[in-house]
Amino acid sequence: MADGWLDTPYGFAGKKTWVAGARGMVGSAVARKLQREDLLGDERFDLRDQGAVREWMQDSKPDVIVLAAAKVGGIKANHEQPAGFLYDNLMIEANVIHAAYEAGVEKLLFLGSSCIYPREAAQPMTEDALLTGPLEPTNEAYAIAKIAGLKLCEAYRKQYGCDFISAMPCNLYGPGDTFDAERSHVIPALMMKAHEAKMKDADTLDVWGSGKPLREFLYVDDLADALVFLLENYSCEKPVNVGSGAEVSIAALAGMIARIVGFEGDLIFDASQPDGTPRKILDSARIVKAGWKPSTALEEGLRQTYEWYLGNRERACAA
Ligand code: GFB
Repeated sequence: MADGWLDTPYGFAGKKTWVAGARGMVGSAVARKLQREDLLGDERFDLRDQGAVREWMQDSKPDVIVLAAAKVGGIKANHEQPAGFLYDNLMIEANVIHAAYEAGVEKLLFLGSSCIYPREAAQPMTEDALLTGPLEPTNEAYAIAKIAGLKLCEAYRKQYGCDFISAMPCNLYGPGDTFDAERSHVIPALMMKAHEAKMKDADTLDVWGSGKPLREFLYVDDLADALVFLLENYSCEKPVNVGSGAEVSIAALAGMIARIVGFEGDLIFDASQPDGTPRKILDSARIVKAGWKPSTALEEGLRQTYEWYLGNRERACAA
């Protein structure tokens, strides 16, 4: 087993699998990918409630868990609600990971985020950049919760021998995302704003910040593919980066979204809003070398996401 990659894949077909957070964007993509009879139904209780999580775990006895449940949001929501992002995520992770250990779960995959790496980390960021410098202030609370989650997996592996692993994806997007002008991430926010501007025949579209930050986006179905690949092929305390390898500026992204939506007005950059991290691209060499690669180009993924948004506006905006 080199660098955590298994010589013999973990055969989890036929294992009882729980996707925690199956109603969210990532969880629903994983459930779509697995489409198995032994997938446990999505939980209808509060994952921050330790007693409820323990009861569910003891009753359902999953063999495999994908821990995709989290409180997520864009730059503004993260910046304005640090307590919510820290508390909710710490509680979800601690409850699920500890109960999984108690229930003897065979394999658990925890989902982190590229914001766990220092703001000034060398780019592209390798897994070794973890805890080598200060975090980006706009999402420090969320990042600290995610670092705690991966450290929990590492600790339960060390102390109890649990096969708990972590994946660190770049910025994600796709069907099932939350579309909200204030709270959501840049892609759903701009898509929704561009759509509404087009409907109202508005002349301008408001884009936050300078437009200069660079981001790496991965289509959620490609992430789901990577997660199943990791469950089958990886077993090690070191997290694994999962990115598309493609970088785009926010200005170029906004132009692309406007084109796809059919908004023909001007983009106005609002400098009163934060840029956040200037550049955030993962070095995903380890998983690529092991045999996974993304298959959805940004333009194609954006088109599919817009199509989903048009067909699911009520759900997309209420999420
Ligand atoms: O997607 P986003 O909110 O997340 O913003 P982060 C990315 C960039 O897009 C920032 C700009 O530079 C924003 O200023 N942007 C432009 C917009 N227009 C908009 C808009 O209308 N809405 C939004 N939301 N952004 C998040 C973290 O950081 O990344 C989370 O807050 C998480 O913790 C996530 O890690 C993946 O990439 O800046």
